[in-house]
Amino acid sequence: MKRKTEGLYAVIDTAYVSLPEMEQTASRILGSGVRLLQLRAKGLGSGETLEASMILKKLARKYGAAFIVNDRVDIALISGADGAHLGQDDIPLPEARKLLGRDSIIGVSTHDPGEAASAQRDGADYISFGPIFPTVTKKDARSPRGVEYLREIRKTVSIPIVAIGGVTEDNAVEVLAAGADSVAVVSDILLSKDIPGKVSSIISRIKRARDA
Ligand code: 3NM
Repeated sequence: MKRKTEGLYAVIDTAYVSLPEMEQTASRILGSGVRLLQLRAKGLGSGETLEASMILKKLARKYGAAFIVNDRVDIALISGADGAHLGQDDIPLPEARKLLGRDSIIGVSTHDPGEAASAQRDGADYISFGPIFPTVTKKDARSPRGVEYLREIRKTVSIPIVAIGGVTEDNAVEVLAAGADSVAVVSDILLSKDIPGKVSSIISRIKRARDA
């Protein structure tokens, strides 16, 4: 399961996808080949977040994908998700690990070499690093880091790096070439009029670059 932190990491953000749309949107994404999916439900109540989580977990199982819950270790646990993604202000990683167990996938959001190194030291399965480019999705995002900064972070940690923030079909390959193992893409997928086409096209661009 932990090997799934490679390639395209799709994030279903409830700012773009309502609860009634969730199943169809997630099916389109997973049906197009995504093997790692996160639920990001900022501002949604616990009940609805759990509901969304149960829908996505069931679908992820059907498609053989891993499912991660953003921020909410409790909801990851209750819904039987494969792991949780923690921000710098969330439950500390060692506590989350105690609750979720050794086999769960735990990622941590990082924005500089210090945060990246401590996440690795604490036993994160991967870090996210960003925002690489300007983003419309995260309202309190830091200033864009750029791909050169990503290259520097690559030198400081050995665990997988998920690059996030403004990553799109057009720049995903450049971001991976700078040392990311995976790219997290939110708005470029969710705002697309043709989600299956968008996902397939990102995945095939990544594959083509890897095979070249
Ligand atoms: N975290 P989009 S940037 C959820 O910098 C998130 O840690 C970030 O959305 C970070 O693909 C971000 O639409 C938003 O830019 C990513």
